[in-house]
Amino acid sequence: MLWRWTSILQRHGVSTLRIRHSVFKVHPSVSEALAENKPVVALESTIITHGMPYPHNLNTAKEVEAIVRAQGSTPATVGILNGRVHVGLSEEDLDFLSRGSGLLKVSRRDLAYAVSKGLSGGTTVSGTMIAAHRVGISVFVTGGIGGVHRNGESTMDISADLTELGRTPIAVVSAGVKSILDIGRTLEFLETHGVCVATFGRSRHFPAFFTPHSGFASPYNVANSQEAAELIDSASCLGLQSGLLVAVPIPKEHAAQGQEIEDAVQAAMKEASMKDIRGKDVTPFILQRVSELTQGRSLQANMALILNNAKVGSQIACALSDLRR
Ligand code: PSU
Ligand code: MN
Repeated sequence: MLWRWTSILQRHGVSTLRIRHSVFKVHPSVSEALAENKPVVALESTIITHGMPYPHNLNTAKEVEAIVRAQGSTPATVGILNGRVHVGLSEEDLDFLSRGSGLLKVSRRDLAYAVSKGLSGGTTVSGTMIAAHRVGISVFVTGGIGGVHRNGESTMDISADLTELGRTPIAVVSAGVKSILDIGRTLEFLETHGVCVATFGRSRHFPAFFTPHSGFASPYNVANSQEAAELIDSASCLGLQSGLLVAVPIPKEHAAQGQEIEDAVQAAMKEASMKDIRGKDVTPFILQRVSELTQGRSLQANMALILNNAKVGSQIACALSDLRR
């Protein structure tokens, strides 16, 4: 039988080599959990390669995975190593990505190029969503997602994270959207692309990462992980094929630092525009400058937020797995 398929494929110009050698490499812990319908949480890696300096990036990545495990789910950090999309990374893989220089920042646009050239890099929210959905993961945790940049109405700098949320059915748990972005337009764009946005808990506000209030109302709420799981399951039953955004407000004990960080964000944005930083370099530049201007305090808050999101996301994945049993 195999020879027949092989010859049909070859006649149509499809290389059988490519089919045998999958570009996806799923870690055994992840494939076992998925096979048994156990909860799995996907994690991105641009935060490791472009979002934080070494060794904070490595420590955070390990702590996030530990929290996901402690709350009952299997972590699946996604990254590209030598042209293969890894879903679930070993300690050595994590170490490589966190120390590596010259690594790519991989969104949907960059995936095929990275694979074809055998390159390595961190996957953004959009790149991670694609890989995670491909292997059957329903919940994905990150810090903050990309959005419509300020002046995006003229620069058209709109993160591919938003269009990905419109086309890939996976729930993204984040602390909302950073105020380096135009939050109002980001929410409008998500609405246009059919992305259901819900704040986790009882607040009516959409959170702005370092602060619990962005000045914009959240379209919906999910009171707890059970309600979040019901929302995800309903989207799946409807066959919507679009994503969901669960926005977790910053915990009270960290929110005090919010205003100082906001001021640094404003200063960093001015610098970015003066230095004519563009495209995929904008977000990493601003994150690094804000960290310098706040003497590392934004980095501390950033780490605390991701850990909190990881806890919530893992609980949601557990509730979803119970619901589907
Ligand atoms: N926002 C953050 N930290 C990050 C990112 C965004 O607060 O590390 C990263 C995420 O990986 C996100 C990506 O998917 O930046 C968005 O980049 P861009 O704006 O170029 O689409
Ligand atoms: Mn951009």
